[in-house]
Amino acid sequence: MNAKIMVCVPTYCEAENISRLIEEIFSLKIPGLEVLIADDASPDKTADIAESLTTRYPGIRVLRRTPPYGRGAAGREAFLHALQENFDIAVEMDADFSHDPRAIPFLLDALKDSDVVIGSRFIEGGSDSERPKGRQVLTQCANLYARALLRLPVLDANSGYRVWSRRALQAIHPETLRARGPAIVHETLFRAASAKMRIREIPIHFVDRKEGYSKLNWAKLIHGYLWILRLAVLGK
Ligand SMILES: Nc1nc2c(ncn2[C@@H]2O[C@H](COP(=O)(O)OP(=O)(O)OP(=O)(O)O)[C@@H](O)[C@H]2O)c(=O)[nH]1
Ligand SMILES: [Mg+2]
Repeated sequence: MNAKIMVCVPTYCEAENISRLIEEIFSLKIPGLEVLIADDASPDKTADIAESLTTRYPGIRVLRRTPPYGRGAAGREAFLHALQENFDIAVEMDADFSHDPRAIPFLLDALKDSDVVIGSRFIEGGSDSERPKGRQVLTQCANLYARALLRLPVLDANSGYRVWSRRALQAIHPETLRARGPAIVHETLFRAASAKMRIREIPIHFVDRKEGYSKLNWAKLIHGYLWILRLAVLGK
C-alpha cells in the first residue's frame, strides 16, 4: 500500500503563489500525497483560494488557524494534524517557491534509509547563490550560530524544506513544541538530533521568492537568535 504523505505548507499572504504551488505539487502525481495549508487568517484570502481548488484536487486540506499565530505555531499544528490523521510521512515546505516542489520525490526517496531528510543548500550540489549577498550572509550567520550552539549534525540547520517519517514526528513530540516563530526549524531539528534520529541532507537549489513578500523581519530574526540561545542553555 502507498504511504500516506502530507505536505504541510504554512502560509501567510501567499495569494500570488498558492494556486501554482498546489498545481505543481499535484502534477508530481505522487500516490498517497495530500497537501495541508496551515493559514493564519491571511487577509489576501490565501485560504479561500486554496479551498476553491479542492474540487479539482480533493487531496487539499485547509487549516484556518486561530491565535497564537506564527510560522512555528502553524508548523506545530500541521505536524499534529499529520499524526492524528495517521499520515506516514510529513513534508514541510514554504509556499513562496524558494523550495522547488520538483525536489519532493528526491527528498522522499532519501527517507528510505533515514528518519528526517533536509533539503540542504550547503552540501555539495546544493546552492543559495541567487539571493542578494546580504541575505545569503544573514542566513550563513544564523546557520553557523544555530549549528554551534545546538551542536546540530547538519550543514543547513535553517532549511525549512524537510521530510519527516512518522517515527521522527512522534520522537519530537509536536504537542510540546514551544517556538511560535521561525525558530521552530531549530527546535524540531534539535529534538530530532537529541532523539538520535537519522538525519540526512539532500542538495537543493534555494531561490528568492518572485511573488509576494517576505515575512521575515529584524524583530523575528533577533527573537530567533535569542530563542536558540535559550534552547542551548535550557536544553529544551
Ligand atoms: N501560518 C503562517 N505562515 C507563515 C507566517 N510567516 C511566514 N509564513 C509562511 O512561512 C513560509 C516562509 O515564510 P517567508 O516569508 O518566505 O520567510 P522566509 O522564507 O523565512 O524568508 P525569505 O527568505 O525572506 O522569504 C511561507 O510559506 C510563509 O507564507 C505566519 O506567521 N503564519
Ligand atoms: Mg521565503
